[in-house]
Amino acid sequence: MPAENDRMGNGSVETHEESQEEASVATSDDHLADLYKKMALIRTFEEATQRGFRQGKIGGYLHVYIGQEAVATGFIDAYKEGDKVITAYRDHAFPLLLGSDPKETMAELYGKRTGLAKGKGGSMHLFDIERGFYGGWGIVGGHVPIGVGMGYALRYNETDQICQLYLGDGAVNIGPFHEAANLAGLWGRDGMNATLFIVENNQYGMGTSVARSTAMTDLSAKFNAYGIENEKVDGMDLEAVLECAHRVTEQVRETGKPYAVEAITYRTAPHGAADFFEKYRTKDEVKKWRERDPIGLLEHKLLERGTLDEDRIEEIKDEMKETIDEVTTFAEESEEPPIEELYTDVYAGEDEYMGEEE
Ligand SMILES: Cc1ncc(C[n+]2csc(CCOP(=O)(O)OP(=O)(O)O)c2C)c(N)n1
Ligand SMILES: [Mg+2]
Repeated sequence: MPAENDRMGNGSVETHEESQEEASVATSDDHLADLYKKMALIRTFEEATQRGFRQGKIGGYLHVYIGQEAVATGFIDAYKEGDKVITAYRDHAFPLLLGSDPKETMAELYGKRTGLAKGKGGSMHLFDIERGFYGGWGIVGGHVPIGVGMGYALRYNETDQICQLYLGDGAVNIGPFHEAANLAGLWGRDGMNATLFIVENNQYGMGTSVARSTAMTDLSAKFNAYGIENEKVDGMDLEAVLECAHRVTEQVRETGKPYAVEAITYRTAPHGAADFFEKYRTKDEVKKWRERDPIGLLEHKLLERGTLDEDRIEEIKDEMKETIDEVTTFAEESEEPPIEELYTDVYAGEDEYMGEEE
């Protein structure tokens, strides 16, 4: 076996000191204020999608990320060009954070030809390969083997890139998760699986609480069974997520061994657009979690530290509203895909794969 570092295409493995330096940049107050804006953009975007769905302008289905913003915002802060990101159907925040055009993202939800997937994917199937975003998948746990496969391919192709693989608490009870985690752990022994599992434990899989769906509610500990190192993080606290994300991302990059983080979070919005009554939880419970809303928490910290004042926060909220109004108008006014496109993009072309041409 060649030494671990020989597998790195560019041989650039950062030292512990360098990665610590990076972590402190990641949490500087200016940077936090920037990330606050990103989270506000996601929230405003999501609220607009809820309105669009209620008005019958967005078809199919809709799962918003409200309450969970700090998780993807923190982890994608550690993203480097060439990394891959894959998630399930609660996917709107990901392209927004990876730099996709919010107009194209919204247009996809509206089923318009200007959308990220030419209007043929919709809310659950956002894709932006150029920015490393590999979807947007509707079958619970179905994307987990794909993510682990990418984590393998990245090492096979001798890169130091990683795959951020997001999954829900419901998905860890699904067969493909266990098969994929087993292989990730096995390949990882040889430094051949750069998968960072990020389990978003938002307490529910649709209408079923974690405690009602598994006898072993310690979700990160499930990875012990597959030899995958793991930890938990407070997914409502952006600063905690950032610290964890930068540290473990560097570890996966450096070692080629998978790692798992269980982000403890909460979806304050209903599961999806057809979850009208939320009978599976109490209003008090939702209220309690709202008090730790990730955007509110960060806002409070930035106000206390004097990084932002009330006026600037109001300004940011107005800016976001204005941006999202433009985004929505673009989506509404775009054209639908033409009928001739019905059978195009069904199968991948010969040149559309991850590896380099021989
Ligand atoms: C294999 C499969 N079974 C059932 C469903 C129906 N379903 C859609 S979402 C969901 C809950 C999944 O919960 P979780 O993984 O925690 O994700 P969250 O919705 O909380 O983000 C279920 C069971 C599905 N899409 N796929
Ligand atoms: Mg869940």
